[in-house]
Amino acid sequence: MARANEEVEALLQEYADLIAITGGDAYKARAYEKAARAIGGHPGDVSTLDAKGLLDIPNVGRSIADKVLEFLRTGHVTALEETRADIPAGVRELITIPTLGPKKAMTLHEELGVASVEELLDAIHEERLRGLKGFGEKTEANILHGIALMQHAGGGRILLSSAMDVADLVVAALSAVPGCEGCAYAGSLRRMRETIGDVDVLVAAERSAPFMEAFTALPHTAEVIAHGEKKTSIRTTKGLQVDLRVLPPDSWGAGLLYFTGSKAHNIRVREIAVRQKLKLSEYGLFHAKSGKKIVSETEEEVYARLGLPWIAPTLREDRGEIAAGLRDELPDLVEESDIRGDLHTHTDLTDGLASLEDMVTAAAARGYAYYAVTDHAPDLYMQRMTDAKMLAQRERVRALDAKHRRMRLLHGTELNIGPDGSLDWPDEFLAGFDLCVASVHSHFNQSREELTRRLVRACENPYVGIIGHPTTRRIGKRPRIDADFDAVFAACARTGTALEVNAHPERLDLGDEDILRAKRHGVKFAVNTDAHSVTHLPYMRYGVGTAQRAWLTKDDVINTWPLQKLRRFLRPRTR
Ligand code: DGT
Ligand code: CA
Ligand code: CA
Ligand code: ZN
Repeated sequence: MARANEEVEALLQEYADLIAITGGDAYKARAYEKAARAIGGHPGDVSTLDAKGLLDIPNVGRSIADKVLEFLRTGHVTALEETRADIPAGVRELITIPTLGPKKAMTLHEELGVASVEELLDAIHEERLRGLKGFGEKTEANILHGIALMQHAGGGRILLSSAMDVADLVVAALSAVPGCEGCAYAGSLRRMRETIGDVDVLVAAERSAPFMEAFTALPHTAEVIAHGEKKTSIRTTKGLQVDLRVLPPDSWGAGLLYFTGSKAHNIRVREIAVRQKLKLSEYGLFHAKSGKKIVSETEEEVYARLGLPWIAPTLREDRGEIAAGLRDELPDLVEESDIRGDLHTHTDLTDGLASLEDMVTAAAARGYAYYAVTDHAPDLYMQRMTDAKMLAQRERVRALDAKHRRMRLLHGTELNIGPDGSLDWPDEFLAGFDLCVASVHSHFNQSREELTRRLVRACENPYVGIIGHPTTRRIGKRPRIDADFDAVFAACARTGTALEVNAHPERLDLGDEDILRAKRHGVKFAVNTDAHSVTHLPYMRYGVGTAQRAWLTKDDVINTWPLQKLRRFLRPRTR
């Protein structure tokens, strides 16, 4: 995403929160929130737009456009700064606690004088929230959990996509420096972990100085933490640490292997080296006794000399990949290029930001063979879906389908799994869709039994093909629901219902460990972006990375299959 879009999105969202916290017009707060999302999801760089261009973005009106222009011109928004000044910094901090909305933050401030996270913790422990209207014991537990999540995030780990954006920029900039013989990111990012501690970038070059200079001079560098010949570390304006290491070109393979990790994987690989009387370091593979170098130029060579095939970075977590490699039984992992279509996407008919036509055009540009439009169903009230709207969309989808030669369009919906496991529409209406995704969007705090029964009932509906974002977690923001997922996975296997691997970097749901467990039950998966704008379609890479971390192959992933086979899988059965 363009950096300006992201900054404007954050500013407008903050303004919306501040309006809410000061008891301002709720309608106005919502308008700013909508505009924030629209700009965040806008495919072009907003810093290149004039007033007219801004007004063309949905949900951006005159006064919002003026504020955006002011920000782009001056770097600040007067109205926002005035509102900020009205509110103690600690109270502003309160609204950043996930699970605590602006309204509750304001109550805490007004009723109890709470003006910081610290004071809020004290108030909870002194049971002072107990007397407040709207604050039950459950709310307390949620707030505590939210603070833990926030402090965990503050403990330094950031979303995979945020780290990837920075790494892509750094790699592009350093690759352009004369003398660069190789440049790549390594570490947890190359392994596609769901959160990233710091970004590790490697360069192969004879001389390191020009790269270290270029690195510290990058526009998003806020602070140089350490500046050395072999390694330089910076912190970006957003607080993310990036380490750059420059390696001699002939030790590229050994260095890439070492700095990709994981540490646990490296230890296993070194054990094999030691057994063969060899020594492995970031500089190469050596004879232990003579110290003579054997190989170091590529990862393949290093692995091969140890009797191993090349192991994909996403597998390098010491989850049995070494043993499988020694037996030559590594899985043939699913790749992004294997994905033939996206099966969970939205348009502006509900809460998506782009029109059906724009989403479909962007999907076709990705070379998909099929693409499903799955807007929200009526039980998510704020989306105001009706039967008539859905049927009218179907007509548009069918017409568009006829216009595309290479890509088939499926008309689907994302159903809401109600508190009792029921769905938005009766079976007769569901039968009209090519595909139904069913997801939990409310009542996250039911008992474990209720949540389990609810998900199992959804699987048992013959028209439900995929369970969307099954745990409903939002990384760093919302915990997973407490269901017996082994029971849910078993139900999916029994009913032939696929589980989603939601590729949105804030969800990655299911995550790798759940996928591994589900696969043991014999479940199939669908890797989907849940795109709400054209800029979300490329999130597919994060979903595929997560699937790889769980050892999935093409056979496991229904949206790598040819359309006919997919349709057979989705066909309603008597389950
Ligand atoms: P992160 O940054 O917490 O998300 O995780 P990583 O895996 O990127 O960890 P990081 O940045 O500390 O180190 C990058 C890689 O370098 C790590 O995956 C393995 C390697 N490495 C770093 N320190 C050591 C070490 O003391 N021993 C071994 N065997 N490998 C190390
Ligand atoms: Ca790292
Ligand atoms: Ca590091
Ligand atoms: Zn959803």
